[in-house]
Amino acid sequence: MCKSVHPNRCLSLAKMEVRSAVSTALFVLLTISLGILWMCDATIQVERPRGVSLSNEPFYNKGSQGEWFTCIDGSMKIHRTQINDDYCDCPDSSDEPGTSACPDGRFHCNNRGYRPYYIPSSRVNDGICDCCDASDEYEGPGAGKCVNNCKELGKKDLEERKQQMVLFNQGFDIRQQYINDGLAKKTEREGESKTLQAEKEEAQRVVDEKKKVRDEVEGPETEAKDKHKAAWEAEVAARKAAEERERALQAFKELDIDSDGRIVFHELANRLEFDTDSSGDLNEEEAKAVLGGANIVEEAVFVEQIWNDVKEKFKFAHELAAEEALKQQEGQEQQGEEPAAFEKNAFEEVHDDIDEDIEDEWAEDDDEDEEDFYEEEEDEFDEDLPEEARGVLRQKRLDRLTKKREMKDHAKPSEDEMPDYDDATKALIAAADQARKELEEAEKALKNIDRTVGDLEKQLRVDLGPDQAFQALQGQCYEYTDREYTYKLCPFEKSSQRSKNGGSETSLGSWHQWEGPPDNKYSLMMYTKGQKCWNGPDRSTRVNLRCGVENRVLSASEPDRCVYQFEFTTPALCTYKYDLSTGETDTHDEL
Ligand code: MAN
Repeated sequence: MCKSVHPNRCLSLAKMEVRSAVSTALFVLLTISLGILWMCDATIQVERPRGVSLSNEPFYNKGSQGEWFTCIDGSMKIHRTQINDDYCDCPDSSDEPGTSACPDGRFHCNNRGYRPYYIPSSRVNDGICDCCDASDEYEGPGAGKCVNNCKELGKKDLEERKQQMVLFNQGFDIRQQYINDGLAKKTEREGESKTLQAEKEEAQRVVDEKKKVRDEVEGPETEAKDKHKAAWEAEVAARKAAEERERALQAFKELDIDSDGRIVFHELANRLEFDTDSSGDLNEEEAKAVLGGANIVEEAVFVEQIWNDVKEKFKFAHELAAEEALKQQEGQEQQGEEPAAFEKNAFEEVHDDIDEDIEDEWAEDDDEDEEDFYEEEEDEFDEDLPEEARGVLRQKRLDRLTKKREMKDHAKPSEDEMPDYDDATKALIAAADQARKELEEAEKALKNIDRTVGDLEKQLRVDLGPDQAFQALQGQCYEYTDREYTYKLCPFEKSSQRSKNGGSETSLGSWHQWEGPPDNKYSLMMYTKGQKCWNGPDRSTRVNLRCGVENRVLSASEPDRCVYQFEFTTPALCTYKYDLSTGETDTHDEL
């Protein structure tokens, strides 16, 4: 701490900060004592050499040693006349407390009426006033110039101390209010917690009951649904079997070329779908294989024994005709020409890709009117194309849409869809739906209560001080902005940082615990496990707290990379009240 009163050296009295309530109390007592000393101007006058403090006076006392003086470090004995003779004798400089003879001596400014302090002895008689009582300038140019202004300083200092005490007292009063509110809040939360516990039990009971009801009604529902389904499946199976039998009879008719009620192997000669060796015709062996090894097969045997094995390969005449027609159409399309004026080029290929993307989007949204949609997209993509090219692209798109629509129509649900449930089953389903809905609602209500209980318990678990004074800070956030960042402290929750240039918030830690020393536990908060620092630790924040009339982040710094430190004032730490006339504390809350 700077102790010079010279204008070129700092005067830090105003800036002096009392780091803790305990040290403040001591300091105030000291100041008050000084004030009293100043007021009475009755310091005990003890004869001591110049530059010696009251506490060092015994070393210089003639008393036992008579004419001799022992250097304070005991290293040597010199004659008393050598004290302050402007010649440095003692290795510890103690023989020259009042001159600048020793290189690292210390001169004690008594500063009666203000506070005493040491200055380096090199400043003695250097023409600059260092001690407020002017005692350092007793010879040379400073001797006439320096005046004793300790009384004024002492007065000012006392005034400042008093103001500080007034503020501390205000903080103390606020703290009392915090305590009242905090304790009331705790009681309220505990009461709420009890009520919620009871509500939770009731909600759990309702859930159990609804579950039971659901289980009861779901049994008959499942049974009726299964029955309905089984009956439907049996019906479908029977219908399919009849259809298959019909197909088999049709196939038999087609294969029995001479309609004599029998298929003879040579009647299969043109059935190239059975040409397993792809020789271009059906030899006897292949034909017999179709007939299950026989030469002749009658209708009943074909329908019941052969059809199942051949039906995958067999093709009806109308199927063959359709295949043929398709082949021809494809052949024609391949020979067809692109419009002469607009040949497919890389540009069009890009458009094809875009079209596919558009179609994918369209496929995801059935409600979209495809043609309008296409037109909008087309305008956007084809802006720079010649009209002719736009026409070609438009036509291609419409063709593709048409195909797509056809495919969609074909994909319509088949007639094999299960029919509606009968009324009795429908009633069972409705009852089960209702039971499920009621259970779902009951579970939701229980979950909500659970969440509230969880939040409340979390709040109750936080250590808000034995008297709950810190409750006032819970749920609040305080900001501090420096040149680069805005820092935010939400006590008992988190600490964060946001660049003034924008961007997202960086977590500087979540509430961890109080980490002050045992006798002042609530003077330090720790926030840990913040966002990981690149190539470094998880970010964390230390918050130093001290008494102040308001809750405020005074400063934020980053002493080590990604390790942050905030200074925070709060009335919650104003644990003393001062008697302004004596400077004594009249309340002392042990933390
Ligand atoms: C960001 C900020 C800084 C921190 C660096 C570390 O810029 O969180 O506070 O020092 O990251 O990379």
